Amino acid sequence: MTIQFPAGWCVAAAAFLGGALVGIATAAPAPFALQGPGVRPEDFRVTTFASGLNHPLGMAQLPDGSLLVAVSKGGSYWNSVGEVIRLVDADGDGVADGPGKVLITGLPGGQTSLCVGGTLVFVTGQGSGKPITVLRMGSAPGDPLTRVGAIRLNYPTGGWLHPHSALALRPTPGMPGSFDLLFQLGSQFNIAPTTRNVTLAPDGIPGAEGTLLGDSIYRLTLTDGPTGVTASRLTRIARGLRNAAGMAFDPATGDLYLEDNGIDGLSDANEPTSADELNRIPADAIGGAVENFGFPDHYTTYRTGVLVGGGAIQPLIAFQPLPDPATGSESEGPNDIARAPRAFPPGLNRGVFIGFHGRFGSGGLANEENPLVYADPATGQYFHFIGNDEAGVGHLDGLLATADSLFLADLAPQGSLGSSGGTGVIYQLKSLVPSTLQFRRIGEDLELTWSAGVLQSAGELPGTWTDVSQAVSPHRITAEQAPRFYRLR
Ligand SMILES: [Ca+2]
Ligand SMILES: [Ca+2]
Ligand SMILES: [Ca+2]
Ligand SMILES: [Ca+2]
Repeated sequence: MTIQFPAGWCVAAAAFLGGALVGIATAAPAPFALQGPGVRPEDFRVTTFASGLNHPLGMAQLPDGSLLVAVSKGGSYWNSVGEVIRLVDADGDGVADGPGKVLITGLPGGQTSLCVGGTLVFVTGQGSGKPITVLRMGSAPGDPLTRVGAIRLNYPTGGWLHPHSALALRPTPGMPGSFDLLFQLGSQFNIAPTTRNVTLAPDGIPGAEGTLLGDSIYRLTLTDGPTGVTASRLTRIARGLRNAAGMAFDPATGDLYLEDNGIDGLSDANEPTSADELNRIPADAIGGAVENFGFPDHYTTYRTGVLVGGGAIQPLIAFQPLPDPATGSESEGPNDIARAPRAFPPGLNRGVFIGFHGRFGSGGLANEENPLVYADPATGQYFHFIGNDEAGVGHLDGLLATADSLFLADLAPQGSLGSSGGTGVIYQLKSLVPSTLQFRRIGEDLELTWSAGVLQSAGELPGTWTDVSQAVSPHRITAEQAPRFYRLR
């Protein structure tokens, strides 16, 4: 039997997650508190979903609710073998039911990102010798993955400060069976325009070729056709980006959220020149004119907020220490980004979460710049949802938003990536808030509204309830539609 996976969005495709069972988690409690204005910790069930992992980073959810996780097996992240494992939580207690099954091994070490589209899985490491590998699922979610091919990025000699590492994926608009794979190629230097090119070369994926400019995000369209996987339409999406190390499509609007990594300090690298950023490309502008986000000439100065240059596209948010930019708690080095789960409580379900890596090889209190930030693009407000002063947090670099949960992967809780094999942890933050479904008539139509949760519908009251794909409040039901029942889960 072939399981037909729905069209995938990187990173979360939680469309058919069954009703979760209530259970009591038995694993060690998560070593952090949830904080911030209006945040009620009792609105969440926080569990240690899996521990003892080898450098977990990229995550995606399969339609059966299980997680695929890219891991890097080895004592050191830098000298490791890439694998994809599958974690199952069949009883829904927030704790994976076992250590995870290896679905493929022998991938390049230092895996950084993973996306699922249809029956394809895309993984990548960071930089030279670590291509974007294309894998295919078996007929069941637990079957081994097979290698289809790879998309190679060949770097010139001389080093490249911010090579590729991040992926984002969406179904290609108007092209069923195709997916737009986005990847970044950051800057060659700390504070100067990139001067050299990278060559994109196919390895079993015809059409994956071209010349790449730095300071950019690129799109490649992958089509899974009768002759196999082919690539086309290599397109520069954005420029003026020092390192967009995290990208996420908003499943509701199709907008692309991306960050940019601020310019390191010229005398002290840990005291940046410019602030890290949150940026957005509206859905209908992706792939049109190449958006310019300003690096290296236009930026917001760290701490003082002074605008340098002042041209190009200004960020939605330039992150400063809180509450006082001069003396406050820092957040530096954004890695992954995730659209907030829709079932999260009001005040936490419209924005994005961003994991800040902070100091390169430090964790806990020695890393004073590694919070998990919640940011609301609509208001420009942001705060530390998980703070800096957590002794057990290293680098919350991997984020996955599902309908009701945020999964956080701590790459190396003790901070160092040199002897961190087997110490990685994934946490699950599941929303517990109830929500009421309300409706009003608008002419012949009906408008449904709700503050949290996932809208489901069924043809008959005792019938099969399924999520209404991508539905957000308010949701309009037209008079022409066949009668259906609605509820929240
Ligand atoms: Ca379990
Ligand atoms: Ca700092
Ligand atoms: Ca910028
Ligand atoms: Ca810290």
